[in-house]
Amino acid sequence: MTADQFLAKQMPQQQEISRPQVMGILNVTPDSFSDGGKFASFDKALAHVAQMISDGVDIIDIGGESTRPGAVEVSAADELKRVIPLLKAIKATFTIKVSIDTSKAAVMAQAITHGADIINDVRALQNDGCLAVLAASDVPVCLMHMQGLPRSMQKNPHYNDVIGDIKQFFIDRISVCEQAGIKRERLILDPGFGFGKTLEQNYQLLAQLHKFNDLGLPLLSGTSRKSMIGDLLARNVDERLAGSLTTAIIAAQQNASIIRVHDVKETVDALKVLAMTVKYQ
Ligand code: 7PJ
Repeated sequence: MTADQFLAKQMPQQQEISRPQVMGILNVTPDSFSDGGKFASFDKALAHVAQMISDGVDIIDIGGESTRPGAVEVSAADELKRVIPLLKAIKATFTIKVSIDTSKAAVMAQAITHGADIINDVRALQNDGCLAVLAASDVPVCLMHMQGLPRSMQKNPHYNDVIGDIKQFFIDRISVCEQAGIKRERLILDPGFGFGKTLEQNYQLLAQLHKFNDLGLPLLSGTSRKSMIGDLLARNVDERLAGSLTTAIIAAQQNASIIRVHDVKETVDALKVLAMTVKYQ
């Protein structure tokens, strides 16, 4: 399936006004970035999914590996145990698109077998075996840019030209994907806010997100509750809603196709208000 088909609305009658799709974050790691493991248990995770669906979410993003700055890596076995039963339960219980946030080929393969609608890889399919797994499937994939690795990426980010360097990374990864048999039309691009970027670099990327539109692929923006908001405003993770909504609007105004968030209800409201004005531009 192409990314555009994936992004086409399933329920047009409920979606008269065009807006980016909202991807709701479902963290199943004990140390996930901003919900402190609140949704670590299975039943709580399913309840959280039900709530996000009633709040208007378009895609549920399940992440079994913490990629927060400083996080240590988890084994494929642990990640599979966290993610696959939940994916199966969500698919058996709800009608909703599910994205799997993983960088491991084994997790990608199992996830695709069990109905994942999209693979979301913060390492852009650079780990062993990932290209082959995706080439053998039909699901769209999000390629995210990261400089360095989570353990150390925030220590000393460096770019010659942050937009140009990331754009070149995308061009290279698109070409590698195509050579591996993954059609360009299946790709979604994400500059990776907070993944090896200073505060200034994160805001430059946000301000100039539109500069990636000439690659002709859908863009995903994930800034929700991140340090770029907390550090700028001196706010704890539970005080970053206003900042997060503002970044969602700024990304949406530059044609982002997917906004990845914790606060689904508020983001859907904000995007609907924006969409109502876009209609008259
Ligand atoms: C992102 C992600 C992001 C994509 C995380 C967090 C850290 N996947 N997974 N983009 N961030 N595509 O949510 O704070 O920005 S985990």
